[in-house]
Amino acid sequence: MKNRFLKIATYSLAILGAWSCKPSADKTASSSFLAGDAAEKVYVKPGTHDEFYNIVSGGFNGQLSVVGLPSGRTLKIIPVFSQFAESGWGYSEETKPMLNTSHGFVPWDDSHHVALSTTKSEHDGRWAFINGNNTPRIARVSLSTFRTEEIIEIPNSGGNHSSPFVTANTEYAVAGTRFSVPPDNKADVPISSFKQNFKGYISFVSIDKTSGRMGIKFQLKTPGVSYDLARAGKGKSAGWFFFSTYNTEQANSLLEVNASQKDKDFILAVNWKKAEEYLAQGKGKKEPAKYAHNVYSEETHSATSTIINEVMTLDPKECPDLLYFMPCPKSPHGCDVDPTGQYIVGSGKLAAVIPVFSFDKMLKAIANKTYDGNFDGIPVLKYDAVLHGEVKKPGLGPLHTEFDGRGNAITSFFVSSELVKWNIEKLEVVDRVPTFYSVGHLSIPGGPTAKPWGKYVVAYNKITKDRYLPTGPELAQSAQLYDISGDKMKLLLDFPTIGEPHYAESIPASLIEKNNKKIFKLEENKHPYVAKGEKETKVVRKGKEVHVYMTSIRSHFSPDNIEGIKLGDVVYFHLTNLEQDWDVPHGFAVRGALNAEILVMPGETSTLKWVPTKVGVTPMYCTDFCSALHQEMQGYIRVSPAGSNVPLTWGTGKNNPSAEAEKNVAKK
Ligand code: RUQ
Ligand code: CUA
Repeated sequence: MKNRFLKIATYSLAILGAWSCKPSADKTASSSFLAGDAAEKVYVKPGTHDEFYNIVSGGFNGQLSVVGLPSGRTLKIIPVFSQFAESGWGYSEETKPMLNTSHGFVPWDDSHHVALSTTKSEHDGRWAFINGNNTPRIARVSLSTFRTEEIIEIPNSGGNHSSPFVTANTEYAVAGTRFSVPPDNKADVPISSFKQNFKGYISFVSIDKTSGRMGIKFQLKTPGVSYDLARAGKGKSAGWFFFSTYNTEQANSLLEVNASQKDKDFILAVNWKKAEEYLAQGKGKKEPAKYAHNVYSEETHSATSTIINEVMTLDPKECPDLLYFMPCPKSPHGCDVDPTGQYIVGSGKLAAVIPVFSFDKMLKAIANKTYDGNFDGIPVLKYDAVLHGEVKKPGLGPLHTEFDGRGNAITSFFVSSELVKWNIEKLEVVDRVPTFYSVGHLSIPGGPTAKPWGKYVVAYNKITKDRYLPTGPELAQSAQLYDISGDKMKLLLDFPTIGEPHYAESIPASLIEKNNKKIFKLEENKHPYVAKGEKETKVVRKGKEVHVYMTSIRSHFSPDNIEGIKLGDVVYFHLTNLEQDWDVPHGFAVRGALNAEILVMPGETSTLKWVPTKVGVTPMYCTDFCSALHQEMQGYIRVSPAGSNVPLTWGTGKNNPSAEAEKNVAKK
């Protein structure tokens, strides 16, 4: 990303003449605010809580982080597409199916865009959605457990970038492909046949109102261009979706030059309500496809993965009045809709202006067929007919725009490293502040919704350079918090981030806190290997498989002595945490296990698979400092040679149920 934009920077400079790439002077908090004033604004007194949850994408770490605002304190890392040894995500038997795909187990992805669920385009605090770019997927994360509950793979896609933006009532999350690709079931074609064979698939993933359950409702088979970003309409435009495109040149090589030829690309307007009508009329066609749908159940504390073999497709050629292109200068990145739903802002990375489109004018141009020809059969609306106006000389390298709810937009400028505030109606720049350095996304609490909470904007910067103590060749990406409550934006705070944040959303803590899950109720635990008390603990052999029904409670495991394991066995430790108290997880680790630890929440059951590799006595222990006697929370497993006749026994000293052991040795 850095390189790509630096090249664009050079290129744009040549076109646009003398702009300065970096802010000329380091105007830190002290010059815009007295340092003490700024400190006071971000000071969250010990023992008190932040005002906002900031849910931040981790980019190439495949995770989300949860940060408090205004303090900038990291509260949690939520593993999504990447294995996370700290909690055992993707290592425990229960969570491995979450990372299954049509390619098999994929333990990583590149996560860019967070979308918080909305009702009537306002935050409702239920879920966060996040995209996997590389192996196209959308994940749904519960904002009550802060865990990933569902992941759906997107077929016929490559680079799931314009994703997962949601419609006003979270009816759908969309997934536009960044790389056009030939359909998965007819994919063995020459790369040079791009124009004939490659398509830009856009998927509409439906979301169940109550359970949040996702499913691909339909895919639109559109011309082979690159879909970059998207936003749903709101209010009067709520039935529409808007996508930015680049590479309308349809190049398949050296895109930095070949996809920068035309002076306008497009914003695609999709009438998704109309698409639903076509589906109801039976215009959809089921096409072969293969994708995984993974669901985690908090009842069984386990995930299942299902492979689905077809997908509903709509061909715009057979569905008129569904899609329209609006010309947009030049290689637009962000495509953002203002709180009223009237204005659509395109941020052309290589453009000298910010074009703002009017939804009313778009409808009028469609009604009057004010076309400028068509692109692969899709009408292109006349630029002047749909334009509300242009913001002149805004800055260099515009990427993304958010809204403050007071009639202003704030746009991030990668190349000129600044945030620029402008008035939406008047299209006039009203303020600008430098960022340190090269800002990508920006985020205002509620900024993409119909009801921005305003107050702050966070800049997510790609290059940190001299902002922190040096840490070798790589520096953490940085975030900067600005106060936007007055006329002038004021820098308050710098803080390092986890991974490489792209987009983030912030939501008032009050909307999340009240739904917070503190424990899982033991009596509701439906895990097939649960032990709901120490009396239910046992060790069961099934051939070479050994299942340990195990419990943890401050400060011991039951059983904590196991004998009769043999080389060649596969041992499953099913650990139920009997605690029913908030914030008392127990961890579990086994020496030499080719696996991570597992971290088991109160009332939950989680399974560590262990294939012993050596004869001997192997220690195991709790990894989370859970009590004053945490160091005592340990035990031993004896592993004997294959074919040994050491009987299977287990226990915790005086109530050692070894005598019962023989009964449990399954007959072979
Ligand atoms: S993108 S800045 Cu996905 Cu703009 Cu990252
Ligand atoms: Cu349980 Cu430490």
